[in-house]
Amino acid sequence: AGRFGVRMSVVLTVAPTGPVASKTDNPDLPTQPEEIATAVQQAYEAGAAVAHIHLRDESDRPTANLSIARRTLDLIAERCPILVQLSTGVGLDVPFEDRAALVELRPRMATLNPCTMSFGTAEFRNPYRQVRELARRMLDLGVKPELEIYDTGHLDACLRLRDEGLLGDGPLQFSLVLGVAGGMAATPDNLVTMVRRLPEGSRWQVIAIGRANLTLTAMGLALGGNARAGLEDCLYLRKGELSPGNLPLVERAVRLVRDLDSTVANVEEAESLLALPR
Ligand code: KMH
Ligand code: ZN
Repeated sequence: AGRFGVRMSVVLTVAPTGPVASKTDNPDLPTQPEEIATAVQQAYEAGAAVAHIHLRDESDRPTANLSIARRTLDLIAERCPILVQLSTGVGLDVPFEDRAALVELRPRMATLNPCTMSFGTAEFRNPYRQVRELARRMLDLGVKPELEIYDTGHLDACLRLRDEGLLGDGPLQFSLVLGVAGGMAATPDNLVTMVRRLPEGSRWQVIAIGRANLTLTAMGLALGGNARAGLEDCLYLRKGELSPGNLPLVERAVRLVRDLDSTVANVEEAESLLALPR
């Protein structure tokens, strides 16, 4: 699967803020709408075509609050034409119904997490019945799902959704998430196994959490995948060195792409490579 041996541009996604880390972990983590919009604009200018967005409330807790989401999307749109992908993962304590409501804002893309799982010491609840309803709603609204695969069986759950006609006609877009405690370990073997199992023509990227982030991102690029960079997945540039914001991580990913003799996709190319509706 993928585009190994075929020279296509790489879609680079910035993931500036996740559901777990705080400013105590990295003081440059953007959490408020203005901060997120600034980080996204800088990433866009450096080469990112997609922004994967989590929101925080005034106390920096993960939230699915629609007015915070709307404000963040508006600020991003004022600053750059990057493709916005809202996370419907949101945060581990946020009810599924609230998370799902975010797609009513009609971002170009949103994540779809197919299965309930342990996530560190907590639980990430994604009951299949609700996942299926969310997939149907995204299809109706023209919001392209990014399918988050944290473990081998999650791919099978997504293929069930596809077979039920809930994922649309175009190529599927996957994140192969490696290194969440409760999912697949961040190993080259696991990555290769999952890439081999993807349906022909799939688009995919690696999300490697923590220390393996850089090497598995490079491996994903070498295998023909897209890439994601940002503080959601890794707070450090290298061991012991916190990344001063998202930009150095994005710039490093752009350098990796270019050093591998590829190019980063602009927004128009990314729309077509990811087969976004509209
Ligand atoms: N936080 C990552 C482990 C989502 O936000 O829906 C996966 C992720 C999925 O980014
Ligand atoms: Zn996320």
